[in-house]
Amino acid sequence: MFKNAIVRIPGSNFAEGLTSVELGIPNYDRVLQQHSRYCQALRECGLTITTLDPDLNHPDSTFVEDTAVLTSRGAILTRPGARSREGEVVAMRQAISRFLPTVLEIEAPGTVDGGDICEAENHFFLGLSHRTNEEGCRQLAAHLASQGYTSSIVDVREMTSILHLKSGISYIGNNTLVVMDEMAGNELFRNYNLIRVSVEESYGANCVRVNQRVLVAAKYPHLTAELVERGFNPLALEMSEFQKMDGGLSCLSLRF
Ligand code: CIR
Repeated sequence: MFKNAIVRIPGSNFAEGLTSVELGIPNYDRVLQQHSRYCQALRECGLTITTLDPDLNHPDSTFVEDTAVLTSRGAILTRPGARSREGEVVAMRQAISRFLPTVLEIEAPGTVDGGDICEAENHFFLGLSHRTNEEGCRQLAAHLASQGYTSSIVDVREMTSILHLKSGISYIGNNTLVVMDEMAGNELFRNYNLIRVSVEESYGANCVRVNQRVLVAAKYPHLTAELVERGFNPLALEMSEFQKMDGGLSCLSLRF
C-alpha cells in the first residue's frame, strides 16, 4: 500500500522542457488542470500529497519520478541522463529526506532516470536507454541488491518510439505486466501475466497501480476494458498536455 506521494506543480515554462514528439505546444491552463486532476486522483486512492512549488530553473521538473527510485526499504537518488535535468535532484533530496533515508545515490559517470525503473514486487527491471546508461544500471543494481532486491536489464535503446522503459511497460500487481506489443516477446517477462497494448494505444502502457486503482491515460478503450476484464479497477485521466512533452502518468509522482 502506498500512503504518500510527492508531486511538483508544472512551471509556466513547462513547454520549454525536452520533447521528442511533435504533438504541439502544451496549453498551460490545461497543463495545470490535468495536473490538479491527477493529484485529486491520487488523493482518491488514499494518498497524502506533498506538493512542491514550480521550479522555473528546470522546466521538466514536474516529472518528479525521474529523480529518485523509492522502495519500501529506502530511497535511491538518481542522476538524470539529460544535462538540463541534473539539478532537479538537489530539491528532491530535501523533499524525500522528510520521509525516508536518502543515503544511496547514483554517481557520475552513471546516469539513471526513474522512468526507466520498473518495480515488480521484489524484482526490478532496469531500462538501459538513452537516459539510463550501463554504469547507472550497475550502480542501481548494487544499491537494490543491498536492499534485498533482484534486478535485470531491459535494453530499450533501439526502441525509438519510447523515451523510457516505463513508457512501454508497467507492473500493476497480481503478477501482471501491461506491456506494449513491441516488447511483449521479451523472455524476461515470460513468467508474468501480460496485458498487451496495441500500437494505437501504446501511450496507455504507462499506467500506475495505486492501492486499489490503476491510473490509466484516458481514451484507450481496449486497454481500459481489458483491465476491467482482468479484475483491475482503472481510473482514467486526461494526459494530453504531458504527452506532448514525452511524459506519462507514472512520471508525475513519486509514490511510497
Ligand atoms: C524529459 O524528456 O525528460 C521530459 N520532457 C519527460 C520525462 C518523462 N518522464 C517519465 O516518463 N518518467
